[in-house]
Amino acid sequence: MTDNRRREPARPAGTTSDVREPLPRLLPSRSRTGAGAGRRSGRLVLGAVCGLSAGAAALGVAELAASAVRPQASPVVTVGGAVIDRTPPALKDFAVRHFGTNDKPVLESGIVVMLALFALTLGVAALRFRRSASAAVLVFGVVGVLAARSRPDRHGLDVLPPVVGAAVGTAVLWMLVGILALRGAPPASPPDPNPGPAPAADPAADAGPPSPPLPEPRSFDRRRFVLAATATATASAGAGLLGRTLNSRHGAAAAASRAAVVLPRPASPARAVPAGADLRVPGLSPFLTPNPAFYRVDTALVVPKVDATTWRLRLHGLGVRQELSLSYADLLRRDLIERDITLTCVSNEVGGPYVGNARWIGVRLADLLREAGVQPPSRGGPSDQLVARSVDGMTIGSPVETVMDGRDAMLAVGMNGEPLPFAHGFPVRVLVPGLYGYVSACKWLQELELTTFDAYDAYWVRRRWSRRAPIKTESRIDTPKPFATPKAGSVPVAGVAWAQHHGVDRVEVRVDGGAWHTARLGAQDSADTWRQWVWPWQATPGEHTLEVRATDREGRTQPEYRVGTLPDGATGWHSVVVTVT
Ligand SMILES: Nc1nc2c(c(=O)[nH]1)N[C@H]1C(S)=C(S)[C@@H](COP(=O)(O)O)O[C@H]1N2
Ligand SMILES: [Mo]
Repeated sequence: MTDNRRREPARPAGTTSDVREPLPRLLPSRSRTGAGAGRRSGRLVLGAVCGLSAGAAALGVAELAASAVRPQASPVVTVGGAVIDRTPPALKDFAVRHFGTNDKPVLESGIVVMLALFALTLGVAALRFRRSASAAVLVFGVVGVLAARSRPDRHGLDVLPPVVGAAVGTAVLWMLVGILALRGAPPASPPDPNPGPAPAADPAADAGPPSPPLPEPRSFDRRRFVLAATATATASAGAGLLGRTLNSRHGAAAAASRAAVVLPRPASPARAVPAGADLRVPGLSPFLTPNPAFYRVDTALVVPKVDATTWRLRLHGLGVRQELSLSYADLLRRDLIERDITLTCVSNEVGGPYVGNARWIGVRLADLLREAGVQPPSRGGPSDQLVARSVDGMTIGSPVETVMDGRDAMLAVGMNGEPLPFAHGFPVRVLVPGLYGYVSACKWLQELELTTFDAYDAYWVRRRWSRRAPIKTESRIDTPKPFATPKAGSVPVAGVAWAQHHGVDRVEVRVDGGAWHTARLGAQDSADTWRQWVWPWQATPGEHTLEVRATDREGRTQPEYRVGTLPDGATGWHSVVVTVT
């Protein structure tokens, strides 16, 4: 198949002499002399149109096929997921930092742009190497199949969309390029000097004559080409849109199951947030983060939509005396606890946004473990790691000792008064106060397995993040914002500080490297929640640098020393530069 490519590798785009020009002139009325450049660019455009049409057809059909399988089977999603899994930690960190929650759309657009570029190139190449280039489209099918097979949550039918898409793409490219060669030409398929599967290592093939390029007609059937290209484009767009629409309906049963949830009153309600917890300073993060504003960090390109009525949780593994299998209704029937817990992402840079505080309702995780007969290592239990597995194949490992040490580790079902939003793990997620999300907060939970840290590395640990990662004591200035221009006089400097499970003891602020001033703290809700703080600054005109540091109740002061987020969370003081007018 690649025989002619091997012999004429250099310039498929037609920069060889006009004598060998394989394709019709786009502007037949022009005289041959002096029209070379025009013809060449005309040919490039035609090739690009063929390639892009084939690419669009492949994607559109694949999208439609995915809607028959499941939204996650879309090749853009599987390839994107495979890219995420293989992204080096530093690059992933860069993406999260620079694109934030937009990193997923950026990745998906990137994949589509790459595909378009390849399609365009293949289209141009197909003008000269019709067979090889058309067949090369199949390579994308192979890439799609490999990506689908590499996903941790793969389903057998996930390979269907890339296979069908690639087949259609190949056919469309072959057909469109064929039209370009139709009229006024010798037979469209010239005799093949080297029929059948090409013996790749045949030295005679190298010496042999080039396979004839596509015949040179006087003029191709433009009407026919335009019609075919337009029909292809319309059909692809239609298939793609239909696929997307069907995909978006995919979660209907899950949405209905979520809408039907009535969260029971917790047996152990949270105490009311103390009156002084929210300092109500303009520009300061609210004490409880509303669900739509709560940060989201995960690897899911398509948010899993799980039907709570069919969901089950399995608890098993090393040291489990009694395996458990629980339905969502089973969980709701149990005694529920309600707690305010501040969740933080290890990828949160100093001053970053990946921290939020919510009121959660759930089942005490330690109770479930005890029911299953699990003992913490300190009591001689054989397992020291609890691995949570999600429906999308994420694995998150937490220390059994920490989960069972009396803190409010829970399987959460509710967030700020409603069932978990899909993006935050509906129907059930894990929360362990004091641990970064990547070692505790598994969303879309479906399995809990007891094992050891020696025996098993979870997803992020395989990507160079630490096995154990308690949240570091940190503080952030929320107001004034960087490069703000407040008026001279009294300016409230305010923000949040967190030291989950220990509690924040003190927050200090300084200006231009001067003396530290103790900020006023909002009332403490619990040791697992953040605290607001405010310091009234008598601001004088000019440029000033504000810095903040927190001290927790263990006496640990946030260090000035800056380290990055890898492997177990950033350190350093948050600083903000403002110009007082
Ligand atoms: N299934 C699944 N759960 C996951 C993740 C993920 O990628 N997949 N990311 C974890 C990380 S790194 C964090 S910080 C928290 C974030 O939870 P949130 O998106 O509800 O804020 O979820 C955790 N749980
Ligand atoms: Mo995270």
